[in-house]
Amino acid sequence: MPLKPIRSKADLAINGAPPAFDQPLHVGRPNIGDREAFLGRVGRILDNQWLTNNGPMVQEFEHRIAEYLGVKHCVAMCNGTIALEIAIRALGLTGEVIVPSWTFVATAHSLYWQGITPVFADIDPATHNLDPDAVRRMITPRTTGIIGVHLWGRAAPIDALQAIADEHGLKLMFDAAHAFGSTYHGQSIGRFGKCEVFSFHATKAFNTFEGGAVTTDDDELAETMRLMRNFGFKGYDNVIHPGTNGKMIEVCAAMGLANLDVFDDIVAANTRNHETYREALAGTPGVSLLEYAQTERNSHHYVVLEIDEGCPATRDEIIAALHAENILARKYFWPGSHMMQPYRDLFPHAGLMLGNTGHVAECVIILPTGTAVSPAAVESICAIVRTLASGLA
Ligand code: T4K
Repeated sequence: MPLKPIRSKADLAINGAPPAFDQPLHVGRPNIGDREAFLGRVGRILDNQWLTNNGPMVQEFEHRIAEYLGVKHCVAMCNGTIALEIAIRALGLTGEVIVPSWTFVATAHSLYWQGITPVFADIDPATHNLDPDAVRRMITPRTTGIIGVHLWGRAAPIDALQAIADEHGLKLMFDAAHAFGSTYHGQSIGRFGKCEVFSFHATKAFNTFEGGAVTTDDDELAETMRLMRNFGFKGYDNVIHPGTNGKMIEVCAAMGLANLDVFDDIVAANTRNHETYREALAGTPGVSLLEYAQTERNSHHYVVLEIDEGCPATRDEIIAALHAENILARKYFWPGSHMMQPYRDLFPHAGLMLGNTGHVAECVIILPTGTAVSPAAVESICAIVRTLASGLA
């Protein structure tokens, strides 16, 4: 469908015009790499009759990911949430663990699910990542660890968090669900803290359908997590550790291997789209695009807009207008984990310490990108946002 010209508010779907897109434009439309390469691998899996449990595809996947990230161990898992749970348990975290509220709720849930209290610390509004001073304020005698999140693929303030962890004898790990392919001071995310946890969910820049991994340079930790993801089995009939079923299946590893070969193309498409968004929205009143440091790598998988009082339309009005155009923009991670259950009931006053989180949650819009979104589509989305922000009748 040719993209409709947007000259004034009369051209908007909320005002009765046809929508800009006849099919929904999702945030998180999966990147599908080389179909032939993937299907060829699936054929080999069927020939092998080895479908799961540390099969050859998973072993190759772990080897390739560890090599790509420059880390000693990659322990592949069935998804990022189970990977978080296993990493938390393998590190022996108990009591209270400090996390941001401004993240996908899985970060907090993976603690709560195993009887650990997530304690929410506020963020730096400029980066959306944990504010180290806020982390310090939340430490109590029950605190055993900190989980930093590299939100939107931007590294958390790793050095400052490590210094706090060292000073207070806490364990530091990272939720790197957004940060595959990102760097911190030029070094790949994947080997900071005690370990880092990736998600390879379908909606991520790099996906394995469902999947996740923990990466670490620590041999003993990696060995413990390998046991834990397979019920604690060490060989037939020999269970030597408590465990669960966290295994990645062969088909997921095959998807990962096929996608790894085209990951640079995915990043290039995202970077091109991000650049188009930046240029097309420059100077739009009350609308700013969250920028990432040019000196670091970032998959640019998340296009984050912030709407402030200078914009004549509210954030929610813009979202509603975009949805009418079939552009399914999101409010990730509104209203913040502390406002979701069970945390909302458990910690009704948490928001008092989370001023920046509350503010950011009210102003973000996440826009579609990825290989399924063309620069022309981005231009069209931006024309709609500009029109909404123009104050024209
Ligand atoms: N930590 C952080 C910081 C995370 O962001 C996440 C996951 C995790 C931990 C946990 O990792 P996993 O256990 O998930 O591996 C999504 C994803 O479910 C979640 O993986 C992701 N973060 C989060 C940011 O976003 P939803 O509820 O928005 O996803 P969903 O499935 O509704 O998909 C969003 C849109 O994408 C859909 O409306 C349509 C489109 N879509 C989705 C799928 C699955 C497709 O077009 N095709 C698809 O196959 O949470």
